[in-house]
Amino acid sequence: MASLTKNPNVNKWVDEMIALTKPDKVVWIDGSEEQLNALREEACSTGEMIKLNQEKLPGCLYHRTLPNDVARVEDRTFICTSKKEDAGPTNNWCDPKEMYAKLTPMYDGVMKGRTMYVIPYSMGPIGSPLAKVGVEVTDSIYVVLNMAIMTRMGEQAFENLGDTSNDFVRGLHSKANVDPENRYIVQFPEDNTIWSINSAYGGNVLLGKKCFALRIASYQGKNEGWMAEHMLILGIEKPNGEVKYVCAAFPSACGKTNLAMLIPPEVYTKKGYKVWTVGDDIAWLKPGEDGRLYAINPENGFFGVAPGTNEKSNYNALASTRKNTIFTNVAINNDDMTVWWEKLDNNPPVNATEWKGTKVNGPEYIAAGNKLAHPNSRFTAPAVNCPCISPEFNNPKGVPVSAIIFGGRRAKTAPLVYQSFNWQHGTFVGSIMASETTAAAAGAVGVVRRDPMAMLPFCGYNMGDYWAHWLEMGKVLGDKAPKIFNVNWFRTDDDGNFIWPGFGDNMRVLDWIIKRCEDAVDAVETPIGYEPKPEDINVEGLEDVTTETVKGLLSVDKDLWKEDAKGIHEFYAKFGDKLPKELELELEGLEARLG
Ligand code: GTP
Ligand code: SPV
Ligand code: MN
Repeated sequence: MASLTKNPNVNKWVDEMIALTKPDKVVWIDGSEEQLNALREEACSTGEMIKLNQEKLPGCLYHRTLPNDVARVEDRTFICTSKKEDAGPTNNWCDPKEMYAKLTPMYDGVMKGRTMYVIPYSMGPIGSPLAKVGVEVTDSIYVVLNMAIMTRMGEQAFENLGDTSNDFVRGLHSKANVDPENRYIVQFPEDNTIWSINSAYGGNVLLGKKCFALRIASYQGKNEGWMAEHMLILGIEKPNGEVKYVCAAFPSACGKTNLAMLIPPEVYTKKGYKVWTVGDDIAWLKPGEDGRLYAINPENGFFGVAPGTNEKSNYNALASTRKNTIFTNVAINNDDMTVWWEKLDNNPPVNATEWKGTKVNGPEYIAAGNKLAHPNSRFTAPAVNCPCISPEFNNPKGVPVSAIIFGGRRAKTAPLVYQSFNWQHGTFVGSIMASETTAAAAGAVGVVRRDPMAMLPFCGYNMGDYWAHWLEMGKVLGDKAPKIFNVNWFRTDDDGNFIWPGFGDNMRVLDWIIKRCEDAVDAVETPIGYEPKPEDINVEGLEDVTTETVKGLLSVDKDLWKEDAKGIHEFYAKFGDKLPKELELELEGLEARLG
């Protein structure tokens, strides 16, 4: 099939990829419904995808991955820069030449007997000065169909690139034999190149997402004066109609999609508050003409965690998945070909197929201690489906950011919310983030690890240089910089239950944050930052949470923090002279204040 672009750089690279992988057939993805429909039919006829109930879930498809291939694989993810120190101590590194030499034989002829799909896509609204183009070649229809939801895909992306530009990210993906022993997710930031092999799952293969929009883009942002962050973007509309935007960075499976789509509690909705979703996972941030920081969501859909999503916890996410959605590794209800996952409702299907593909009696299977859906099962839903999608979603300029929020899963140490003293201290607060690991990545779950800015698995260069870039951006933004906060929805009581109700009630914390940005409420200075007066967190309408509870949630255990400070010293030590002096000073300041 003939190329869809005259751009010689694209055509030369695609030719090289064809020569390497030797597909039987090459299909350029134009993005038309006609072409996508044919691919859907083909995938369903081979069993790669399963058609769900088209009356109840129109346009929805189901896909199951191999049990060895259900999450990102951080130990097989590499940043290949010519100098090792440019990847830094938190990334796996390999010399680019060595890595190309190792992977080239694995790709040689890997698409024999298969079709190569050439996917042009834009990260960011077409025509936005903040958007960037990528081209992914893949042997997976599942990838094409997901990219169609997650990005602005097809010919429009080539139009945006133009006929001569060389500024596009080259993504090579082959599922190969889905062999976990030879699985590699490799970024070559200096070459604008990503090579992914032997996986067919989410963040490993939808190369526009974590590989490009975070790992490659963070490196580009450092060189070009902007930032790529693992952040949701939401707008809070106040009763007077004014909308304030905030970005929040939480590690994988720690609540970004939920916060991005929250429905405020009644005390707020009846006054006229509303929340608008701009993005749920990634933000690209750049100073605008007025000197403020502007954010776009480079994605066009949501690749969200299914378990835990229900009418009450996240109505808007659930509504987003009722049409034109792909479900991966959830359970099927065979009675009506609909989908089910843990906590969707209290009625697991009796006639179920669990995520690995075995028919089971749902309630009995669960009673025996099993899960019907994989904990990292996902939905891929178009952003346009979201009932609260922001009217600014496609605004090429992005939205102005008033506050940046960091957060993680901490059972004890971190309080419900605190504000940093200033941008430099806020950068410190982001750099010392720690969180319990989740099912979004392969490996143990529930282990506390340092995850600076929720970027540990996604920073495409030395984290020390990344912090320096944050500090630099603060200088550029000056007094127009967003205020920086930290939140923790996950404090537990002695029985391990979450104390804070979370979800929609997180609005109560956002309310305080917005008021702080407007200088409309006081705060208490503590050793770690500014905290709310407990009575300034609105608890009206909450059953089990009183101002007394909030007081507990805001308590700072100095001994725990002193312990934590030791861990931060150890973590910082890894960065040697790449650690910005400013952060070292902030750590000393924290320790002095703790006494
Ligand atoms: P990625 O897509 O992996 O980046 O995850 P995410 O950060 O978007 O996380 P998501 O919103 O999908 O939430 C992950 C899990 O955390 C789900 O099981 C949610 O039910 C749970 N969760 C989200 N928000 C809250 C909250 O405020 N409180 C509690 N207790 N759980 C929450
Ligand atoms: C995450 O793990 O942060 C995700 C899912 O958003 S994935 O696309 O697999 O990275
Ligand atoms: Mn994520």
